[in-house]
Amino acid sequence: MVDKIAVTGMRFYGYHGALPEEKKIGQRFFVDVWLSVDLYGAGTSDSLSQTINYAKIYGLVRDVVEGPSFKLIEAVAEKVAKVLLNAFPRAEVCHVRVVKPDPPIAGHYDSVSVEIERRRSSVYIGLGSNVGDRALFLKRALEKMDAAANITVVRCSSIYETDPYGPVQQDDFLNMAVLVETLLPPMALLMEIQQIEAELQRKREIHWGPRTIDLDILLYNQDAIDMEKLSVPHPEIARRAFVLRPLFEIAPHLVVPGVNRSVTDLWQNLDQKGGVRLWKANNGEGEFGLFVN
Ligand code: PH2
Ligand code: MG
Ligand code: MG
Repeated sequence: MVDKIAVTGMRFYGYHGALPEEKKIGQRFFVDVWLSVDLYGAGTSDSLSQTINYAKIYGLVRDVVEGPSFKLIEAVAEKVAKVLLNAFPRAEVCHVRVVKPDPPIAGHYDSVSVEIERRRSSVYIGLGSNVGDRALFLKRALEKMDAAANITVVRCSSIYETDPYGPVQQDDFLNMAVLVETLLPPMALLMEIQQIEAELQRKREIHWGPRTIDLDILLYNQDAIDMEKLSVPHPEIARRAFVLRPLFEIAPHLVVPGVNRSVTDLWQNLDQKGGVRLWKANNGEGEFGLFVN
């Protein structure tokens, strides 16, 4: 998306800063924002309802910058991006620049500033449980994800009962996949879901062993991430029936980057499709379409 709405050169007086005098006396802040949003509909219909009202952008930015004080202009920018992306579902990307023209530093310079870009991301998460009340652990995990600031559960697969995959002898799993929308970057999302695992009594004892709840980031947009603690797409996606079957249900056309094949293609050509049984169909009713009765 290359279309953008910008409001630039906004000028405010605020009280952000790490030094006590900045919080007391305050200073000027200049802010620029750019929102990526498809403007074709607005451009052809000439209708305000098809776009984002820039007066609203200004008002929201003013409320942040003239609002409660932060130590860092990074925090001001982060808050602006979060408020705008939450307020305007049409906006895919939010680029923010926050400038302090008169910071309390002796010397000669133009200004100090930070510039950030945040986006709404589509993420597929795989859920698994094979200890205790498995369906309840899935339900609690979905509730906690949806309740987390900056994560919204958008679509859920049915629940499948699956034979344990891998070398460890253990009880059958319940597995499912969900699509979430999030403003969190990948590592922050990982920390958030690991926190939820911990809250649901997940113990990290046996590698690949029994667990109350396992939350895995399967795909993050079409990104390829190769970090020590996080590999996305999940390196095992293409081999695991218990991941592909629920993913096939909610995202058949999704292309898995790296292997560059659709979920349908991967599922239909998987050698070992066995050991996956529909356990509870998503009927669209009740919370997340599941968990009625
Ligand atoms: N998770 C594992 C290991 N084996 N087998 C099934 N059927 N389902 C899982 O979620 C699963 C597994 C490690 O995460
Ligand atoms: Mg796993
Ligand atoms: Mg895991």
